[in-house]
Amino acid sequence: MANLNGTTSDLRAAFLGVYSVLKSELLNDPAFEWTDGSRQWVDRMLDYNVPGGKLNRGLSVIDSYKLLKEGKDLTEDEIFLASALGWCIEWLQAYFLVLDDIMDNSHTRRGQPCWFRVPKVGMIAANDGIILRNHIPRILKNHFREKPYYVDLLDLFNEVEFQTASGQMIDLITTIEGEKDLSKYSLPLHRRIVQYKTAYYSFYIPVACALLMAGENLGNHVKVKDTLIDMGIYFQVQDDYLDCYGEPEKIGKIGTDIEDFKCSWMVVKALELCNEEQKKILFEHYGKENPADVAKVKALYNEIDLQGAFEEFESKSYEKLTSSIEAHPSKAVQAVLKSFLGKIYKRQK
Ligand code: GPP
Ligand code: MG
Ligand code: MG
Ligand code: MG
Repeated sequence: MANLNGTTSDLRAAFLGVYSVLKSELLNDPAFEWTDGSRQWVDRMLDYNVPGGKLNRGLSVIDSYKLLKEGKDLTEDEIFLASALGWCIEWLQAYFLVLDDIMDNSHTRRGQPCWFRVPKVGMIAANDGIILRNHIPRILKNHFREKPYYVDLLDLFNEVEFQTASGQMIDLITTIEGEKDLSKYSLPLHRRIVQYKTAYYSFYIPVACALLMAGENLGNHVKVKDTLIDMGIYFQVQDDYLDCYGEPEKIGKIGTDIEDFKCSWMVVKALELCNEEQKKILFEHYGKENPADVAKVKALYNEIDLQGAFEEFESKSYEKLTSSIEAHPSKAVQAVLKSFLGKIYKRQK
């Protein structure tokens, strides 16, 4: 039976089973002389950081592959391989989140303290991020070395990592202490940041993995990529909205964008809607740690009905994405894209 996300419960169970197989291979990697202590550390670090999210990115690889095969039943081998690629994306996400939480000085993630805040972890988390990143090519080598698309997979993960790190760089350098100036924030800058820091690794890579497994050449699917990037931008605008208005119990994290002086969609849109007096308030209180300053910014967001502006953005994006999906010639590709959009439209977590 398909659940709300479109993944059958059987496929979900198979996907979860593959995590244990991959973890056990990594914990017995012959390239390292393991001790009990080191094996226990990696075991706990993986369980804490890899499987606890929504798993949307990982499950999307199997869903997309199945749709590309036009609903034909997948073989056990195909399910295993699509799941392994899905887990590589979850590993990539874990690597990014462990480091992003240090950089953003965040508190919680997926309903628990950020990994670097766990007692005795601290900055060991930075090296754990490097370990997580290095697990990906090891998983790929173990299971895809003989495949004709092996080189393309390695190249895909490398390209997407570079794009994400570059997006993260512009996300961070706009907030440099002593250079905080809201007048440099604009929708085009926001779009550049979120396209690179989020869209490639959250939306493009799962479909690209499924396409490679199905024997496709990624160069023939540029239009699919463009639609996925637009979806990723919409997804990060939702993330920016939820940072301020989401319920921490649902989203599993406490927002820090106002304190961090982030070029969030919220502040960019606020700058557009504010009169001169309101702008002064924003310039004075945005990007400060003090809860009283944060409260001033949030009160202003309420005053200008930023929630209403977001809802308008949300329905307009849905319409635009739907018509861009319907312009794709292949019904199978349309189904992949529609399933993605269905998963995120009006999400609350
Ligand atoms: C999301 O930004 C972007 C990432 C998690 C990519 C990080 C990239 C690195 C190279 C470390 P965010 O800070 O808004 O996410 P969240 O709200 O989940 O903290
Ligand atoms: Mg963050
Ligand atoms: Mg961040
Ligand atoms: Mg965020």
